[in-house]
Amino acid sequence: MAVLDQLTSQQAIDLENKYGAHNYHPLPVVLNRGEGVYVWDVEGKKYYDFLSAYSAVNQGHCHPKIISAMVQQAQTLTLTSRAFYNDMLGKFEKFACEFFNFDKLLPMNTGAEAVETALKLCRKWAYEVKGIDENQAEIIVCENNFHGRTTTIISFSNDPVARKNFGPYTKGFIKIAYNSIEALEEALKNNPNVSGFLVEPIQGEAGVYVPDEGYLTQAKALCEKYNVLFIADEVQTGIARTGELLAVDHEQVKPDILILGKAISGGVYPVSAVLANNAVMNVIKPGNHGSTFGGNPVAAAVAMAALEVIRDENLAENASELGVLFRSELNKYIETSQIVKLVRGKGLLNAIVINDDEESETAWNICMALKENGLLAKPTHGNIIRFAPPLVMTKAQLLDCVQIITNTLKQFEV
Ligand code: IF1
Repeated sequence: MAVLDQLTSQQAIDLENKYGAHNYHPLPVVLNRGEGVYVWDVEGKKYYDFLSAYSAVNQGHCHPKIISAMVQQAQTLTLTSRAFYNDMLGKFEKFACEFFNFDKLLPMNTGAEAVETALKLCRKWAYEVKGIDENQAEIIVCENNFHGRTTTIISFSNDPVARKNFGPYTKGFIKIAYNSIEALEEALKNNPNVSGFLVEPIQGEAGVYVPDEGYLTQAKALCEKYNVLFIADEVQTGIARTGELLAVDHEQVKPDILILGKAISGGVYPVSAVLANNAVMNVIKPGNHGSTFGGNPVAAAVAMAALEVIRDENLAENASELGVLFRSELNKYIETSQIVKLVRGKGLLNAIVINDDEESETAWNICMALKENGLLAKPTHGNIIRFAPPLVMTKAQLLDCVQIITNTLKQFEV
């Protein structure tokens, strides 16, 4: 089989099954083209993409402005390492710092790497600024968190599938209930070794779990009271997805450390970043941390273009408006539905909860039917379906999608 031969879907799936590690259970659809809110499979069938590569493709597939920035930079200079300067990184750092209102940025590639970076930064700050005794720093995390796949990050996960048999686990984390100010204060008081609170403003993997209004504000205030860094993981919720540039912007909360990934590149290239002000970021000195690819010129060019698209096309505003429309349309349907319990979310990060238990296959079967009807979405847990289309969607397209979703759900009503 020549490399350029066009495969059928089945051939592509067979190849992955035979030669790829089985670390995913994908929906059986094989895509080979994307544009805006659409993707096409190898047989030419067109779909609305309601996953956006887990909220990485917020700007839509193959956005011409982002692709053009990438191609141009790729033809000029791709990688220097950080052993030398390149003429793009500083521009990107300035651009992103002004965009998100922080003093400094540390560039990485993946979300998990950026989370690791934030944890290291927090620990170093704890010892060198807060004055915690060596090796005693603790970081508070939340139950049902998802922050990535590294050995340290899974150490504080409570998902057995992500964790089991990957031990021994990293110490220094305290797990508390999400959306509980009482639990946070309990963990903070009488423990001078706490140095940070790592939180997702909306829990994505947990099923788009939106905390109560005021939770983030109060959590940030508690962090200030106890001199603890508030670390926001906005890898999934950031970059306009929830209807504001950042999900913390809904409550005007400013994190001490901001973690970004996914859509900072529009899903075009792996780019992630950690932002903080000087009082925190200045603890990092040469040799403390780094990455061969982090801050490379292609990443820098791509990320600047991707952020410009967010701003120039008012994608946060669009996400906000379409999100309200989406939930209100689905709520009309849910009023008389037996199969859907509720819809929840913010902006265009939403989920429906299926009226069935977590072990059931109903959500998977609904996603299979949605696929047949031209819309791609993926269950998270057995009974929740996440809906996160690209933010470049129009109102007409969204209403078309609502039709597809409700017509499909009708097939499952008892
Ligand atoms: C997988 C979910 C999404 C994230 C937050 C860090 C990372 C992620 C808040 C790590 C990554 C992913 C990765 C993907 C599934 C996924 C996911 F279903 F688990 F919840 F997005 F919806 N912080 N999220 O959501 O970023 O290292 O992957 O670049 O299978 O791991 P990464």
